[in-house]
Amino acid sequence: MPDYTTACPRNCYSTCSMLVEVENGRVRRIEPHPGNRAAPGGLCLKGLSYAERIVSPDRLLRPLGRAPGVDGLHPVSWDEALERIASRLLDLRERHGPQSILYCSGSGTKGLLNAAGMHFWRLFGGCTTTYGDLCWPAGLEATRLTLGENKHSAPWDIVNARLIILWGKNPAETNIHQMRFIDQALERGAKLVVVDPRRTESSERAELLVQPRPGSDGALALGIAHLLCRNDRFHHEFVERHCLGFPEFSELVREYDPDHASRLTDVPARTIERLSGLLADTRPATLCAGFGMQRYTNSGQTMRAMIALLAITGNIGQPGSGWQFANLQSAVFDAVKDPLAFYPPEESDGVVRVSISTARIGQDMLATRDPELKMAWVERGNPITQNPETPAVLQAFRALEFRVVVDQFLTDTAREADIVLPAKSLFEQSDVIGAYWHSYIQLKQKILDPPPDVKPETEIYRLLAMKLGIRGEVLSQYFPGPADSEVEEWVERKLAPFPELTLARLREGPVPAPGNQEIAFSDFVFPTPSGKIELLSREAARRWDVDPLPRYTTPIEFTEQRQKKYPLHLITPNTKNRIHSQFGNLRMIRDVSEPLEVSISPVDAARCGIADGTLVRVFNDRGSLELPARLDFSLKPGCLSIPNGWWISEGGTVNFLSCGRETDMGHGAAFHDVLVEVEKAAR
Ligand SMILES: Nc1nc2c(c(=O)[nH]1)N[C@H]1C(S)=C(S)[C@@H](COP(=O)(O)OP(=O)(O)OC[C@H]3O[C@@H](n4cnc5c(=O)[nH]c(N)nc54)[C@H](O)[C@@H]3O)O[C@H]1N2
Ligand SMILES: Nc1nc2c(c(=O)[nH]1)N[C@H]1C(S)=C(S)[C@@H](COP(=O)(O)OP(=O)(O)OC[C@H]3O[C@@H](n4cnc5c(=O)[nH]c(N)nc54)[C@H](O)[C@@H]3O)O[C@H]1N2
Ligand SMILES: [Mo]
Repeated sequence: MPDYTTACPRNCYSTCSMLVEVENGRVRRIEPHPGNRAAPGGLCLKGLSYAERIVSPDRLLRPLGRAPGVDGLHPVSWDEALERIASRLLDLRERHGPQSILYCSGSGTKGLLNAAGMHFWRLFGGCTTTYGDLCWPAGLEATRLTLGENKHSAPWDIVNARLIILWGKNPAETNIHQMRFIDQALERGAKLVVVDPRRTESSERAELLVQPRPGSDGALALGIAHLLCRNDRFHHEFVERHCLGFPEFSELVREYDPDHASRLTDVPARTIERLSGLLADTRPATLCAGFGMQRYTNSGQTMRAMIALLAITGNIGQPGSGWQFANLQSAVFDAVKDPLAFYPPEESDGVVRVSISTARIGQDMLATRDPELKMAWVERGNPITQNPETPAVLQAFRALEFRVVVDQFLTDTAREADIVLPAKSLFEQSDVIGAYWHSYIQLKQKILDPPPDVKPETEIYRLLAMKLGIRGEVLSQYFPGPADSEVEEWVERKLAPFPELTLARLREGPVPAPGNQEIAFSDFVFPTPSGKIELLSREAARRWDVDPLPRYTTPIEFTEQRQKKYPLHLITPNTKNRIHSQFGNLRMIRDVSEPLEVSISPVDAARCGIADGTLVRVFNDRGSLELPARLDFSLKPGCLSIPNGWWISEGGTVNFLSCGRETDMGHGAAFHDVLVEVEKAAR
């Protein structure tokens, strides 16, 4: 029985390599590929559920469309679907210009071919698109400004750490393979500290769990730095040689004495002292920064303050040490490492208008003029569920004349569409993918033909372009034909600049990215303007209008006045058995997953007269959500936690409550900058 090597293209740290056995056109078995040293041990349940996902009864297997006067979406032929889209495109281009069409893509799958969509819109004559990103740009930009580049040491290097700090990261759910390396480090005597308002599974073996007030992590980091400086426990030689702005930074942290930092963070002063003592005494230290504290309006500055802790203790460039946020060493093909990758609006080139903030997509769509938006094309994304401020996003989509959604399932966003086009699954087209935790480049190899009426996006674009009269080389350059050999030729052209990356080698398994550094910054080259680690960044000030030092500011929504009305912080973490809004519809996942609930501390539950299991209404002035309450004795009082990713059609998305607001740098989305109140539901 032939085993195929392929890889999982989800937006997830682990980016597992898989061996898949196929029998009579069906997936029989999915196993981990041992060549992936970061994730050798096994796939997660989501990976195993692909066997179900690709044949799920919910999967979209033919185009759907709306007919005038008839309710709902109904099957239409490809020819009719493409004909209707083409005539809309021509009509809108003629009447309002191509920029009346919004092209909106999400992070549902990775791949080089998957990124080909924008070429279609250029060939069409332009469009409007979004800038920024829902996921990580505040942290990426903070790291780039401070260290010069987004990279970190190989995942397995953490076993060399003596101190591991998981800060706003919950790998037991979001990066399960990292827990194996953390366990190995702990067995070798390392200490684990977790910083999270929740007591997560990742903190089970922690020496210390620090539970700051949400969004106050910047003040916590500056409080720790205060003690390191005051007690002369910083690394003089490292600071002297490699850091820019230490005198100014040490002046800044003078005001964050333990009592002041404690008032800002609600962390006891003695805990701040203990954490600072651990950092001073235990070397080498690795700090794994997750995304929790990266979803506020102060996140970029917060992340800069956190990196500073490693810089002033000399924990960069050696085995077992370092800042682990995003390891983009495998991003050799694309522009994500580029400082302008998130397209600030001034980068619009006249053809493609880049004017809509992903974080504010609803408000921006409604406000767009000259021309107004009339149509949207959504692919690989589920913005109605996943972008901030769902009420505004829904209103904006409903205000359009025409909507096209390309997806595998009838998501909340697809339900709003006029035409839904069925997307291929991961096994149905070859592509090349990178990762952001390890640095393997992988071939996501095709192992099955798509179902008869399903087409890869490149093929959808190719056929649509032909309907619009676009032909010839200009088309085949971007969109390979449907034959496997045409796709492979396209992939080989992309690989050509890298002799290490041949198709034959990638077929065998994962290959480390060319130029990969196992211990990041071991050459102490920091590609910042000064060539040093910038504790003081003039570029930060110039580009983002923030203090050049990582000064702490309170998240925008957390004003005293607003807290009187909405006293609770809402955090919306990820969960083990979903990737954002994906997988929740599968039986394999449903069978083992908990229902949607809001976790609440007994202190807040008592104030509101809520018991375990009470149906409650969580609300603010943007929206509300009804769901059962779960009393959580380990959650920090003053916080509510509801996982993100649930669909409106499953009981409601948390983004009814969030606000379309950007982070202080990088044009990210401040999902956690949200206050709410809770009460017993009326019914
Ligand atoms: N409140 C709150 N909201 C959040 C977050 C949070 O923490 N809190 N996290 C944010 C973050 S970090 C992220 S990354 C985003 C993720 O949000 P999105 O970028 O929207 O990603 P997903 O929900 O993973 O997937 C989107 C869609 O892609 C589809 N898809 C999968 N594969 C393919 C394919 O090959 N082709 C096509 N056309 N479609 C495909 C899936 O079926 C799914 O419907 O959510 C953000 N939203
Ligand atoms: N199973 C699974 N794995 C995933 C994903 C998924 O959806 N499911 N998504 C992938 C993607 S796209 C992403 S972005 C990553 C995210 O990976 P993680 O960063 O690990 O996940 P999050 O749940 O966003 O946040 C981590 C923790 O931050 C805490 N937190 C919230 N607010 C604060 C705060 O103010 N301060 C501190 N210190 N902590 C806070 C939350 O309680 C949570 O436990 O995971 C990736 N992996
Ligand atoms: Mo993300």
